[in-house]
Amino acid sequence: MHLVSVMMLFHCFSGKNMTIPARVLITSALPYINGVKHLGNLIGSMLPADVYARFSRSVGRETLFICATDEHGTPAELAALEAGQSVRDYCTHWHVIQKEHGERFGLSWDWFGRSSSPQNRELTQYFARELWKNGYLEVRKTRQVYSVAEKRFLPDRYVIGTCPHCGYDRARGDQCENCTRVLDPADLINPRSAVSGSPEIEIRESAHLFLKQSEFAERIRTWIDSHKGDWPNLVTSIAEKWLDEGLQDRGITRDLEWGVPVPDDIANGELKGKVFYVWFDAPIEYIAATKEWADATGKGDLWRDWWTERGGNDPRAVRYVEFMAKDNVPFHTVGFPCTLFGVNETLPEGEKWKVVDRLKGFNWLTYYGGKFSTSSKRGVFMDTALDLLPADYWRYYLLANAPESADSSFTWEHFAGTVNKDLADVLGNFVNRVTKFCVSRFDGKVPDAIYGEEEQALIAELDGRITTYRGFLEAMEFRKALGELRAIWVVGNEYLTRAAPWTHFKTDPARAAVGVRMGLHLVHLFGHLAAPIIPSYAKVIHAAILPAPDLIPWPDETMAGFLDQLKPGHVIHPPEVLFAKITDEQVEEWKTRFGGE
Ligand code: B3M
Ligand code: ZN
Repeated sequence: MHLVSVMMLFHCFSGKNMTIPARVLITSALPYINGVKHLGNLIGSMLPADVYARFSRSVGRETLFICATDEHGTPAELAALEAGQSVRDYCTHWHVIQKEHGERFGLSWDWFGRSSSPQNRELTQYFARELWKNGYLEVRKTRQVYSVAEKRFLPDRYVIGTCPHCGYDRARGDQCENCTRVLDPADLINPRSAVSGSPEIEIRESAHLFLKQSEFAERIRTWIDSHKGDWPNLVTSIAEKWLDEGLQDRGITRDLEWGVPVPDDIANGELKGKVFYVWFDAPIEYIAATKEWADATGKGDLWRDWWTERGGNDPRAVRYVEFMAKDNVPFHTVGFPCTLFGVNETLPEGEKWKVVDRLKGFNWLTYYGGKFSTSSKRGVFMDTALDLLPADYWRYYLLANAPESADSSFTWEHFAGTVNKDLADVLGNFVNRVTKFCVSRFDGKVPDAIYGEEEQALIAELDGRITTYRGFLEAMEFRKALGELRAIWVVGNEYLTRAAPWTHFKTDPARAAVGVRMGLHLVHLFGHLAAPIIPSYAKVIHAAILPAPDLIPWPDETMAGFLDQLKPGHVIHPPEVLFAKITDEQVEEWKTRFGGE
């Protein structure tokens, strides 16, 4: 092996609280299968995960970025019924569409799998068997709502009736939307099926597997405590709330047809015909999708390497990072870890399953302060967004306003303002202005010039700012990272205004050459720095100066070197106007079309 790559392998990057291994595994919460995802879904997990994956690759870490569609559960069954398709066909249809939307948004998944895959069936059954062997599963009799007309059990929320507390006549069996009281379906007055409206429903007894989460309370608390400080407060406080309320044992099977079947060798076949609860198999799909990836790409058993807990000094050690919206946090800080801890108990060191190292959670993106709604088509969805504007416009806006410390609100006015100011005026204008001027006055060639004090000061400032920007990306503080990136663009603009090559050109061409030389190098730099955020435009910007590699690396060298590397006489290629401004008329039109205020 080449010496440099050996060094890369053992090289560790130091972060705030831990050493970061040179291998990074990234998962984004799995989008549920039923339909097109909206911008809130995108910024709540998939997009920030992509930025972190792109950043990790750019700094030379071996990176695996995994996602999949979450396909089991009642909502998929019912949506398929409504669409007149088999649930399998329905899921295949939407999996293809969601994959295509993600790719068009530049989501650089190494694999986009399916929770209905054979790999997930096998692994889900394996985890359940191990939990059963280790004594963490128990069969309990439960009382479930059964619809005689539909010949099926109904999950609580698919039973509706009159709320005994407030009289609301469309209260769901799990909770009344009107008075927010938590309900049991048996509490409802005049209960009926929300699916067919049939009142022919009865309570039947049904046996289910329960995961004894209560036995993990202490282990989970110690583990969460150990991450206070390096996980967002949002995440640890949600986990603590669940712990403080007392961990409940949880039913992990359902009376449905669509799902991973409970194997006969658990509980002597008593649960024959039942399937695992969607939230039991969905997180296991993170692992199974990694196996899907390995199977599809001939990597054999290598998938296990990504999922095996190892000491920090082991070159195979992995840093595992999860991205998700806040409503998914309990399942990832309690549910899934209980599964892993319970199975790990009887596994030797070096074979234990990896638990998450960093968990990044998000608040909600709202649409004019209210909910994005798939059912009432309120807000902007991934397909329609791309019909309006290129992906990078959305990526930039969403990341700059990521709902990190609080919810954030999408409005067309705010979106247009951000795009017009940051992308068109600050970044686009800079690139277009410098490169065009170089063509008109310097024959499209990088001029020779020696930097003076002004340039040295700029170089020093940029060294500092790039370190700060990198630190924010490393810490997954996306809003702050984008604020710093924008500040870097502004510093470039201010420099150019001071250098004013257009003014000096007639009287002092040598002085103008200094400004143009630095300006062209800054364009190149912006191509590198923007690559994780707006990957397509970053390539175009980079290509104005030098052919863009597929993977644009992080500019690791000092700015004194980076900003003086182009040979005098090197020919540049100015791009067309990069970012078109959004007009007031467009804002009005889109508000009417998508519902605003
Ligand atoms: N499918 C997200 C949701 O639909 C859920 C995430 C699963 S992650 C394992 O709310
Ligand atoms: Zn470059």
